[in-house]
Formats: sequence, structure tokens, C-alpha cells
Amino acid sequence: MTGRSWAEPYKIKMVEPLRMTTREHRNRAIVEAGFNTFLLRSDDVYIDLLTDSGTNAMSDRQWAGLMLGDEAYAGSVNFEHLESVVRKYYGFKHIIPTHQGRGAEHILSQICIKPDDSVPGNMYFTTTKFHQELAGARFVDVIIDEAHDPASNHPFKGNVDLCKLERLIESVGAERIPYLSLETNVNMAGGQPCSLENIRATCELCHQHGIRVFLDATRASENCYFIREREPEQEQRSIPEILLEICSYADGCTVSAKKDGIVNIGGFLAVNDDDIAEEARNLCVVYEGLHTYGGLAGRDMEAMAIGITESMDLDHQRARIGQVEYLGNKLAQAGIPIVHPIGGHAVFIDAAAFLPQIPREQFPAQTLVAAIYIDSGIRSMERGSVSAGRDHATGENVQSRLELVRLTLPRRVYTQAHMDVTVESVRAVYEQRDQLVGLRFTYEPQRLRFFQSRFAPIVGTSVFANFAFNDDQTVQQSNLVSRS
Ligand code: PM9
Repeated sequence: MTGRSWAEPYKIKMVEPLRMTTREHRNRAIVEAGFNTFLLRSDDVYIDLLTDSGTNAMSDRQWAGLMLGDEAYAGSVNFEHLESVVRKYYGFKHIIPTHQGRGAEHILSQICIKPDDSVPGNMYFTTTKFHQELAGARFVDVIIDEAHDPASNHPFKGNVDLCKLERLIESVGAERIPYLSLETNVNMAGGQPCSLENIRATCELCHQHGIRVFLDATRASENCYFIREREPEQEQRSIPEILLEICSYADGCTVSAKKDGIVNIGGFLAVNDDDIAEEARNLCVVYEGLHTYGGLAGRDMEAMAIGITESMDLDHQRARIGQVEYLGNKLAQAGIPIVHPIGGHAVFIDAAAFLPQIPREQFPAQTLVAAIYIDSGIRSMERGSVSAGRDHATGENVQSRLELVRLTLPRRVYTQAHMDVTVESVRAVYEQRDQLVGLRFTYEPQRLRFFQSRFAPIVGTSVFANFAFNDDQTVQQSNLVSRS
């Protein structure tokens, strides 16, 4: 970026009012939600930084595209548009639409994985790993060590450690590795990119051993932006050029288009192999819908085709990632421990450093998420030991080295003022951090537990030790104050 300020390359045409609540109301709401922000009503949320998934603002072009929805059961023209856009930007031969990313992960895992296989990947993603395990595989993390260190400033913390990968191939044999799962802009590491050089080298090593590589290209265009910014000799290239090169090394990809595809719903699986594609179309019919709509309305596929095209624009990425940087820099300047470098889709707070008095088994990140919500109504997400879940084979809690809170920025939704308010709230909680107490499970679901689990504070009724309220205290609608 130059020395001049940047501004969003769009103006706002429609607004959605936000509602502020009182602290008492929020304390009641988080208790009712079992201290899990996934279980809050969105009406009780002021600034929603839970996720960038499906929460993006569509453009006027995308909304216009909805009106062009061809809702024929079979052979929708919107599918043809989507297919041509995915071929153009990702370069893969076959595309199978799915209702969202995990639909594509399910199909790919069921086709490629046999029981007792090992699937290496550059850090796990919750739904991706879950589908791999459901199909019988063991996930093996082969990301570089720096990815597990919030303070490391490595520019490409998403990179695969080729030595770890070679050791795995030697120990289990290439025939027990159906594919390597290569995530662009690694979510759980803090939205950290992979370098083009590492992607090339990883794919080469896999292919030498006859192992396929499937990208999780959910945030691939954001990864391309970082390659352009940080990798020597890439700064003159466009995002589509870099993306095509990345995909040219791989055998296919799964995508949740709800992220950098800027839509509210949708995803796809794309592959080069004819046999995998045939089987995928077959499974699509079973689990998603006909292979030309994959669980989506025609209008959703149209919005996706346009959204993918918009995500290739450099100014869009500069403003999007620039906003994440703005929030991250302000938090860092305030002394808040965050993951460095600042990632693509979110700022990740290092909850272990923020709350050193709370042991890991009392879930410091889950506690911090609840505390930020109580302070301001800002909703964030735990990305630590709760998300890591239990080992599929032993049932033991997976020891997550990262204990993070994610402040995730939906694309084109919030302004710089919302970022300032967020910084103020995190600072306010930081000033009261000594008062925070940890959490224990009161309900733990068997699968993807972070979505639906419930907690209670270790002592008292609130994660703020000095905040108590009576059980018979009812919160009236009049307690709500609207913010105009
Ligand atoms: N990611 C996120 O908030 C939404 C669900 S988990 C809270 O980050 C990657 C890298 C993702 C992802 C979802 C999926 C699954 C796959 N890969 O949610 O099924 O970040 O569309 O995609 C979420 P779907």
C-alpha cells in the first residue's frame, strides 16, 4: 500500500439497523445461550463478528443476478454461468455445485478415503477434518511450526512443512494417503496464507509419490492478495493469474463460496479427474440435489458466479484485507495480544496470553468471547480447545496449541467506526481481565462440539466475577435501547 489512505471501492445503498442492549440484557442472553455465542439470537447482537461465512453484503449486480434465477430443476442457465466462471478462474475441468463447503467436503471424502487412511493437511479445519474422519481417515497436521506460534511474524504461516510430509509418507506409505488437503489462507492459524512457492513444492512432492492434492480454496483469492503483497516477483501479477497458477498444481478443490465468493449460501467441488467427477455427480444427487444445482436455487448460483468474479478485483481485496489490518493494528497498538501477522479474514486474539490466569481446561477463549459480548454486544468466535474437539480414536480432548478468539469481518458490511467501537470494547475487557473466571461444560455434543455446546462459569453466574444478578430478575423489552 502507498502512503495515501485507502477507501472502500463502493458506496452504501441499503442499510440494516443495529440494536444495542443493556449489559444486564446481554448477561441474561449469554447465560441463556450457555455462554456459547453460536446459541445467541442475532437480535441480541450489536456488531456481529462471529464469522465471515454467508454474512457478506452482496453487490447491486449480485442482487440483480437473483432476478435472473432460472429455477428449472435440470440444466439451469445459472449453472452454466457458474461453471464457466469457475473454469475461467480456477481452471478445473469439472464443477459440482453444493449447498455449501461441507457438502463438497463430504462428497470428496466419501469418494477418496478408505478406512485407516491418513490425510495430511496444513492445520485442520473443523468441518473438513470431521468429514475426513467420518470417512475413516486420520488427519495429520503438516503445517510449519511457526503457524502454532501467535507471535511468529512468518509471512506465510500457512505453508506445509515438507519434512513433516516426507516423514508421514515414509511412515504410513503413499498408498495410505489418498490426498493432501491444502488450505489457502489457513483459517485456524489466523487467516494465514501459503506462498506460491510452497504450494508448488508441496504439490510436486505429493505427485512424485502418486498422492493427489485437493485445495480448500475457500479463501483462495485472499491468499492470492497476500502472495502479491509478500512474495518476491509476484507484485505485478493479478489475482486471477496467481489463482490459476495455484490451481494448475492441484487436482481439484472444495470451496465454501460463503466466504471470498461473497454470497450468503453456496459452494462447489471442482476436479480434473473424470472418474472422480462422475462419482461426485452421483453422490451429489444422493446428498445435495441434481448435479446442476447441488442444493442451490438457480438465483444462488447466479449470485455466486458474480460474487466470484467480484472477488478477483484487486481494489476489493485491498479494502477487505485493509479493514482487517486496520482493526488488528489498533488492537496491537492498545497492547492486546493478537496473532501476527494480521490475517486475511479476521483478527485473532491470543486468549491464552490475554487470560493467563485461566487454565486451558477452563476454556480461556470461550470465556473471552462471552466477556466481549457482555461488555458491548459484539459477537466473536472461540477458535481454541473447544473447537479442537476430541480425538476421534481415543475420545481425549485434543490439545490445541492455539487458544484464540476470532473477530471475523464480513465483507463490505461494517465501517471503520464499527472497528473503533470493537477496539474500545476489547480494551475495556482487557482492563478488567483479572476479574474473569473460566467455564466448564454443561452440555457437550458428540460432533463439532463448538457449535452447540453449553457452559457455565466455574464460580458465580457470570464470567465477570463481580457481576451477579438474581435469577428472578427479568429483562424487559424496555431495557433495550436502540441506537440510531
Ligand atoms: N468456515 C467459518 O466461520 C463457517 C463454519 S465453522 C464456524 O470460518 C474452511 C476453510 C472454512 C469453512 C467454514 C468450511 C466449511 C470449509 N473450509 O461452512 O460448510 O472456513 O460453507 O464451509 C466457517 P461451509
